[in-house]
Amino acid sequence: MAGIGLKLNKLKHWSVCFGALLLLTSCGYNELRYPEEVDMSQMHREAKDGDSPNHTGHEGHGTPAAGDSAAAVSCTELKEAEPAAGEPVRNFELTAAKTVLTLDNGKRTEAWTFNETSPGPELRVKEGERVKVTLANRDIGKGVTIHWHGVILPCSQDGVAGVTQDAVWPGEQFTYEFIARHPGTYWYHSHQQSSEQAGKGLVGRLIVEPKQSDFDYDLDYAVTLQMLNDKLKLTNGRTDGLRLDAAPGESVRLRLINAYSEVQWIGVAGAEFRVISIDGQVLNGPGAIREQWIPIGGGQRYDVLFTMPASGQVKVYSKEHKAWNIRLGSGPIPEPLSKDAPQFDFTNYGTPLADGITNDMKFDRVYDLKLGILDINGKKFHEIPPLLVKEGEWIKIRFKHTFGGPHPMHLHGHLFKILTKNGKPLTGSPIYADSVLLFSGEEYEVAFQANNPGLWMEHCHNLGHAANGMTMMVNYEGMTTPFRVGTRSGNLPD
Ligand SMILES: [Cu+2]
Repeated sequence: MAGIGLKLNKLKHWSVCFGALLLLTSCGYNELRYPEEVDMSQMHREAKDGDSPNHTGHEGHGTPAAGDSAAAVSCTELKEAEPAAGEPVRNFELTAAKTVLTLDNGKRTEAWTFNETSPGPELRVKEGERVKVTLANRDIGKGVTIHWHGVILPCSQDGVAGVTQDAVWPGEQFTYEFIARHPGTYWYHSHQQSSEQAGKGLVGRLIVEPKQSDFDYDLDYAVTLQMLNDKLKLTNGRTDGLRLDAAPGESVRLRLINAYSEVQWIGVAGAEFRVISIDGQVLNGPGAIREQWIPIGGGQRYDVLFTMPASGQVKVYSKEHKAWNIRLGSGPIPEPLSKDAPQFDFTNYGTPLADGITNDMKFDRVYDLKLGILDINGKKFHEIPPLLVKEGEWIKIRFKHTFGGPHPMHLHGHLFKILTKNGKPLTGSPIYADSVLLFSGEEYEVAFQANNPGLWMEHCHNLGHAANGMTMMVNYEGMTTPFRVGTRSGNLPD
């Protein structure tokens, strides 16, 4: 018996040591994660002398780095021009607050909300409209911001705490203003402690309706798929899925927004469908398909178009989590997809359309980003050298996912074109997107033109990964910011 006692004691001893080790590691880790103060426009200073990611085709090192130039420009100066006389403005107010939500199943849950709902109100505007949103923070002690995910806007309106603004503290407000130039399906979320705040409910939809649609449809619905408080799978805020009206013969544009961090595999049962848009950007010549699972990465949007069948019902749902479902119309529930149905593949879907952006064109800079489990090129967050760019340049990024879970890599302020997957050029419609989803072992090359000066985040939109360091910057040379990330300012963007 003494022997067992000894073993137990040893075990206890080891658990204590192991616990202490974990604590130490995590403390040290947090310190590394959020230092006291970082200037996100100046990170290259610590990272100079051969420590930058590979880049070729440019004199690079010889040029002034972000912030070095005498003609330095602050990101805060980059705003929309004043509205023309009489130009209409779409005004919205969003108040972030702690709320106790009463769910459709009668249960109550604490959440952080915009206007006391989660997701927040759906903002619908028309292409070209000027949008003004006043964010007020009632009582979110950690501060909030709003990032307009996927929207191409001036840097000062991007809503990244410590980069483009200070977090908005309780009792304060901040007004965002931008022109909704690109029609499409977008969303908004706090970019202050994004992982925690989006998870607690600070998310919402932004739909920019086209002046003239490339596609015809009778009905236009947008749906947020969200995980609230790590456990509630909500479909537009409902716990048991969403029901939408649609009559046989009517055509439906269904905009799907994955506001959760994990990939959602979505099926359309009961009708053939077209994927008409990815990340808000329309596809060229999308053909009708059926029986395919669409992998939607964290933060990504897919719009599908289908015609309601005579039988009356279409069901759009998650393969793995039945709570995420949308039932349109009435009638018998359609036959589900086979679990083994193929994956939707955008690399050969739709019709090519020459735009002059190809893999073999000349790029001014080429960057390699190797994605680990929770790192980029073996580094984390502010330790990752930013990708420096200059206005007008063409940039290629080669993402390589070597090991670990899926990474939906999201770039702020730009649309990139996806050039290749695993070395092979795409053969279907051009795909322009603000994110690319990589599974382990995959490689993608994307291209964009540096046509929106500023300081822009490039990060994994599995927000847990971002919070653990999979966040870096794309910085325009000469750009500065008066804001600081870190424990001193309290700006912790994730
Ligand atoms: Cu990731």
